[in-house]
Amino acid sequence: MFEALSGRLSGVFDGLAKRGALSEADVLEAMREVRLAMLDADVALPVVKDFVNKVKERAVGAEVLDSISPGQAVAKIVNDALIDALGGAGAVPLNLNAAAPVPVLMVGLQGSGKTTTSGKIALRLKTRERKKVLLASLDTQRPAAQLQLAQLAEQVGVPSLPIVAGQTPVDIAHRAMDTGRREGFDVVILDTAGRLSIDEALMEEVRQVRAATQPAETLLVVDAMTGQDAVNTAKAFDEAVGVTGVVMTRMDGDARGGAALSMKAITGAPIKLTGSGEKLDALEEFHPERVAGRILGLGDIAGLVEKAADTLDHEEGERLAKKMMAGKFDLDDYASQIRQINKLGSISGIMGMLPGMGKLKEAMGDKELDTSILKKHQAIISSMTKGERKNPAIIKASRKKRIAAGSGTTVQEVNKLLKQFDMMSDMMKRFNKLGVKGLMRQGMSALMPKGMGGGPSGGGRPFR
Ligand SMILES: Nc1nc2c(ncn2[C@@H]2O[C@H](COP(=O)(O)OP(=O)(O)O)[C@@H](O)[C@H]2O)c(=O)[nH]1
Ligand SMILES: [Mg+2]
Repeated sequence: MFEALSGRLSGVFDGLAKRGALSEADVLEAMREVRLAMLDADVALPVVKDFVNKVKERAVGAEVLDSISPGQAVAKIVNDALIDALGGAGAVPLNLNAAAPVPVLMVGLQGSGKTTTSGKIALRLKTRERKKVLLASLDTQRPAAQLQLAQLAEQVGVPSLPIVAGQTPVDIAHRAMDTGRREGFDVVILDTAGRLSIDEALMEEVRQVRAATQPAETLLVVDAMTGQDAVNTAKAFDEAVGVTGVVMTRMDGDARGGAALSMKAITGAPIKLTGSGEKLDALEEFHPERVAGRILGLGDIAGLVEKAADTLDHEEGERLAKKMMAGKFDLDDYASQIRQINKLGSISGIMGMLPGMGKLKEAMGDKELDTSILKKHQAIISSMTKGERKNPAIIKASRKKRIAAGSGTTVQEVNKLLKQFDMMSDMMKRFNKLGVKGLMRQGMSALMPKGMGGGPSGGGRPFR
């Protein structure tokens, strides 16, 4: 998501930054490129116009053009405008300020991810906020829908409302709220049926359920991959039933990102959460300032750290970090690192969050990075003896043959791993020299061997 837009915008600002002095014409030319990049990313036309006008107004002033680094000053203005378009700084939390049980109503088209997201939200509220959550499916359209939610609930480890055949969505909603009250639930998530497209019957059903339950949140679930349609859907739902927040799913896909950038301006409803996968923990808060940073190639270190904190084994992480610092990182540690990376999920997702890595990722092609290589590395390492893992230098030809045979790989693949490990060790030495501050200043690209990191402009340019 956002890759193409990000690539083009960072191109524009890299160009500006190199110039030194800027004229008004330079800024206008850059804004023409920004405009095209946004339109190509499927951002709604009125949003693009407004965006470009706002930036122009602020950027052609004397303070900007005469400032010491006008390129950066313009980029900062664009950064701020992006944050505005995405909904303003700071994530908008779910509103659960109502008497328990708090009803949360999930609406949206069929296949947008309502049921999955219901399960994800239940998991989040249960684990992070220790809430007692009840899941209830009001989907009487498809016979298997209520069962699907019941199964999800079981995976999450929260109760779901027992299925009673023949009830209408409003009947089920009443029963869910009664059960919620009687059994002391904090939150009741009401998962509604979707339709293939917006129709009056769907809207009427949603209106009735709303009237019956007075939800604290009416969350609209939209699929980011549908681009402009997601925004149109949101507009229609908001006008027909009122929406208090948007959950944008399939952020893990290669959607161009225009929907996220247009949503707030067109519908007035903030994006509160995003889904980035089918797994139940693939739900994130939407932080406009971090997303803007990712779009401009500044990386989302805060998001990455949060994600890592949620998934990684801390003691193991600390042990590895200490060994890295001491220059004692060996192949056993590398294998452990692979296990941790696998836990974090998609490699390209992680790379997108690192400043400067967007370009590296681009250079490697659009495709999801091949994680089978990590599995191969794991196999190769597990075919080594303890001594070999501690001291890879002793691995010569005959050992390589044995390791390749043992791991079902080839000598070339063993060589590749060893070479990569050498590169990693080299990176770690650089890391030690730079220190954390230097790394923050220069971005991850400082760690990359020359020619891979996209040069100095690929790093986390400081904006403030
Ligand atoms: N890749 C990806 N798939 C998702 C995401 N959210 C939901 N899905 C998948 O989309 C499909 C439809 O989801 P579902 O929750 O049944 O949609 P509903 O009809 O709106 O209830 C399922 O296969 C989900 O696993 C997401 O954020 N990313
Ligand atoms: Mg469903």
